[in-house]
Amino acid sequence: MLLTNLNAATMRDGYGLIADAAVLIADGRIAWVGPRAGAPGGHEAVDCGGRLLTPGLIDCHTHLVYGGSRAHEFEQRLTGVSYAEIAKAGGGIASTVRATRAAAEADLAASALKRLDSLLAEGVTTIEIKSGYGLDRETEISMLRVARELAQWRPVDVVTSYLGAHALPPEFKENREAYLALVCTEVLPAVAEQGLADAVDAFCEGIAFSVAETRRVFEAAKALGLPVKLHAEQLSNLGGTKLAAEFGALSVDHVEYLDQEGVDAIAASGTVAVLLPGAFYYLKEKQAPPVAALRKAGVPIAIASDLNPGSSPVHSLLVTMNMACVLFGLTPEEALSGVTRNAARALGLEDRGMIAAGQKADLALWDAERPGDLAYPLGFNPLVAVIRNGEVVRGII
Ligand code: DI6
Ligand code: FE
Repeated sequence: MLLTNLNAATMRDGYGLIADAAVLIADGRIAWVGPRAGAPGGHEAVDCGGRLLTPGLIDCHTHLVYGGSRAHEFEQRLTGVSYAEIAKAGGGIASTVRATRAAAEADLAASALKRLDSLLAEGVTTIEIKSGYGLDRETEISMLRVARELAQWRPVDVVTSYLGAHALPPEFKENREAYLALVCTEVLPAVAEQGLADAVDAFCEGIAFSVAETRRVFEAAKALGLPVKLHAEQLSNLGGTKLAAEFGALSVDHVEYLDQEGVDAIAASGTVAVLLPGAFYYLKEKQAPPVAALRKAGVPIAIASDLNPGSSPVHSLLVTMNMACVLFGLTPEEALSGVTRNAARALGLEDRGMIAAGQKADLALWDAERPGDLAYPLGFNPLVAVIRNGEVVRGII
């Protein structure tokens, strides 16, 4: 298939825009991309009507599989109760843990599919999904199984992370040590053995796990050969980022309170900073991540929905892109890089996120004149079609 008459944002360097471009797809991969005038001959041409082509979008941080709802906490927070207060009173993550443990696996899958469909309607072709609402062995494994299974029902690649160190489960309230032992010596090895996790994540925060506790989890992951990533410096600066850098983490996520030392550490380790403006917005946070320092240090910046029932019930990467611009001061170009090239990097995937020869043919076609048009509106979806592995899986071209 030779796609012609399109405006291609290849994302190889900035937008990497090619006007009046053509893209040749063969065997699910991009075989050639360049100006139409130079396109290889002998192929059936598909006219794209001058539309914008981008790589398929990548949501590199979600908690999309969970049971129950936290709408009541949203209402509570609007009366002035804080996220941390709700967590301390047994709500927050713990409330979703109760609902997730009580849910049948089929119901977890059904509710997750609806959320996934919202993301797919905006051109997402790869998504990361974390566990972390089961906390016991059985439910964590069940969450990861459901996450993997979603790829059988929808045209999407699912990457999973084991987030056992998300919160201390109520049955271990008086025994943090025993819970960490369970995570490191029982659940994580079981998850790894069943091939259910592509990476290991943790929540390093005052209301969650300390740097020393996170280190234990990372040591266990390393022993099993699994890459790590970290929820770090979201509500305070504990220094989790430096630990993550020491372990060569794929990404550090949130990072509102990241300091210069932390920026320097991830610049040296090649770790991606994943910004999550949805949580910042919902929690009405005041401290934005140090975007200028990240740019200056050359740290790749990704952005993600953080789709979760508590701090970020955000089901849209287009909205996330807009929020990253308005709330964090990213340029629309950085926002689009953040859900394509840099999001792929945050997942350790080198075969996607750009329109370039050899890359996976995961593409999104938009009724937009310029790539900057994607981050500009709120609540407007210009998606026309999605190609995944070289096949049109949504819309018509
Ligand atoms: N940070 C987050 O943004 C989510 N988890 C985390 O560690 C929030 C999870 C929740 O509130 O349910
Ligand atoms: Fe998160």
